[in-house]
Amino acid sequence: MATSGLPAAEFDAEEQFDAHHPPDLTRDPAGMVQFLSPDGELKVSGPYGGYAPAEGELEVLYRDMYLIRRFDQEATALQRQGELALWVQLRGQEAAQVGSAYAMLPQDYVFPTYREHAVAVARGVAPADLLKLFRGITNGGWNPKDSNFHLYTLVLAAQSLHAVGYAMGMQRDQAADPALPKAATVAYFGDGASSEGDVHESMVFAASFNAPVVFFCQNNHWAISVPTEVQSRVPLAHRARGYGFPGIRVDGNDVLAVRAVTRWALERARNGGGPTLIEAFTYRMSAHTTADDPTKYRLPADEELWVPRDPLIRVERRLRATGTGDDFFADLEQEAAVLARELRADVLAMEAPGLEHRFATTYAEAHPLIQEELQAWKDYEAGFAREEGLS
Ligand SMILES: Cc1ncc(C[n+]2csc(CCOP(=O)(O)OP(=O)(O)O)c2C)c(N)n1
Repeated sequence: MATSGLPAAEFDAEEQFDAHHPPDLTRDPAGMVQFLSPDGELKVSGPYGGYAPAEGELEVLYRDMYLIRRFDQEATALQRQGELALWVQLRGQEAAQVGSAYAMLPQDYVFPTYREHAVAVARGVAPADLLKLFRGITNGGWNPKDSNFHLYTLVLAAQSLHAVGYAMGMQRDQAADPALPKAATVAYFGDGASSEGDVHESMVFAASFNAPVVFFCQNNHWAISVPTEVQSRVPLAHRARGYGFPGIRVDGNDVLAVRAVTRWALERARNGGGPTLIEAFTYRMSAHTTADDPTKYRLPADEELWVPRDPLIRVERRLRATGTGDDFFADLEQEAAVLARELRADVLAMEAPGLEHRFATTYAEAHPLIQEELQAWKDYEAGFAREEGLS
């Protein structure tokens, strides 16, 4: 071990520092849980093996990943045609999202960032409702109580605090009424958000109160143009150790491994074991958003490295090798075409609410200043009507 002058720690911090400085996280993701290799070879083993879904479920998981990819493609096209103000693409992250969503129970509660479209749909949010925010006609688009899936958060990492607070509430509700179903929260955030103070505060609180929360970090390698290795000297999962709870690095492009690891962590949380950090090692194959141009900051060679690791390709290989026939894939293509067509029709039919709606929904109850502003706006509008009447 190099003598860096760092104080001796209980764990091998210096060793980790040496081993991962500078870390090369794109090529050699060491110590990662993986069941399904990029070639479609299945090897279920290790401590999470018992949490692997039955093989028959693979078609269901593939279907969700396929449909959400088509949804993402259509939303991107709608944005390019001026029908959405912005779109946040998820291509490449389908397995991380579908796998983790399928690990949850209905009573669990999700606090997403702004890219968790597959989780949203798996929780029951209607695909078109997801686009209302991006069309700019609402700040929300769905009722979180219907799906236990909170509204999107555009302020990076803020939702991690909400998740821990909510989890602490669940813990107290459960203690007061043991008949309630055991539940946990999941906080999604990205590698970039993991550099924000909010995430660190949440983790300290989660550990201190043994909160039933799973921190699900999708390490897609880029915080817009800032690569992960600039932000962390160790794999992100290792950070959990500093807070005193487990950190697991899973192949985020392997839907089976993600589901298993998340099931393990959620079960542990619901049973009083406390928080877990999951680092889903994945890659954002598209731009950060439709307003971004990744050719300005990343190399085509690095992007190409991830093509063979595509989360859908490996599942398709496995399905074909185990007897899923062409009919299944052809039917799915049809289903995706219908989804895209309906999505487009729904978006084009969406109408923006009138400005009066804004005044009515800014505060929960009537507010004198808002009422005053509303009256001023109405007078202003009435002025135009009078002018038109004169001409
Ligand atoms: C508090 C805060 N700071 C900065 C931003 C601007 N911002 C939006 S997205 C982003 C990068 C986020 O990267 P990451 O957390 O890795 O998530 P990803 O978008 O890659 O899924 C930044 C810096 C913001 N939205 N909120």
